[in-house]
Amino acid sequence: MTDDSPDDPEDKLNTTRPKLVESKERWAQEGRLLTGHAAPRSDRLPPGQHLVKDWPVLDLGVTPTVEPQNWRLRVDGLVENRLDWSWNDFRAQPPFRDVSDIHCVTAWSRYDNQWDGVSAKHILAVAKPKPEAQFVVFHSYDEYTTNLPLAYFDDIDVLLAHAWQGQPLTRDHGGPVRAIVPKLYFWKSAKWVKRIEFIARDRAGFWEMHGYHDRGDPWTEERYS
Ligand SMILES: Nc1nc2c(c(=O)[nH]1)N[C@H]1C(S)=C(S)[C@@H](COP(=O)(O)O)O[C@H]1N2
Ligand SMILES: [Mo]
Repeated sequence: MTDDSPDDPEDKLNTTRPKLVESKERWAQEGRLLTGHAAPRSDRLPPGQHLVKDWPVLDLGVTPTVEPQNWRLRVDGLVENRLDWSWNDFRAQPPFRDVSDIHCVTAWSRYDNQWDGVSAKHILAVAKPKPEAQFVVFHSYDEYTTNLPLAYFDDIDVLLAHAWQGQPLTRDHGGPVRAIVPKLYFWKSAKWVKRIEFIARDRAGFWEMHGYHDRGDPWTEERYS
């Protein structure tokens, strides 16, 4: 990250919206928004969150244009079967629909989002992670990355989504395809996903390197590291 060559992708993310990254790092240092108490999992709204009806756009300001015909998904790392899917391959997988809530670390939550896509359970069944695989890293077309424990990817409400409320996912919200991980803060739900990497030892993604929690469970307020 000390490399300031203009084609270092990580550097591009850091410098496109430096103020955003700085202020979110400051939030992490100051522990902003922390209520200091966990909520029972039966509470639908996690502590410190408020409900919104619209759907804010939040990213690092690099909005890649990926047409479905140019989009590919690679699944690699510690798997028995590497995958390299085109859009048609992706759409030929068993369809999965789920309704879930969004909880963003900047304190907004949005209920009842209907997602269509391909379930994480199906991707796991096809790619077959090796026993050593313990973590998953999403890599995106804007060079964003985010990490999560395999156990959080391997859940019935996790998917790669291509539609929201029955409409194709817009480019702003990560179209053509984004990850959805409802039980973790929304920064774990990578937009414009291009690769799912299975690894043995944990490796921090973009926000996880900038003061944000490695796991990010909203009910125990794992906002910052
Ligand atoms: N590829 C990529 N995915 C990303 C981000 C990003 O900058 N790039 N931002 C994350 C953050 S911090 C949030 S809150 C959500 C926002 O998704 P939305 O813009 O659809 O609300 O996307 C997450 N996924
Ligand atoms: Mo976020």
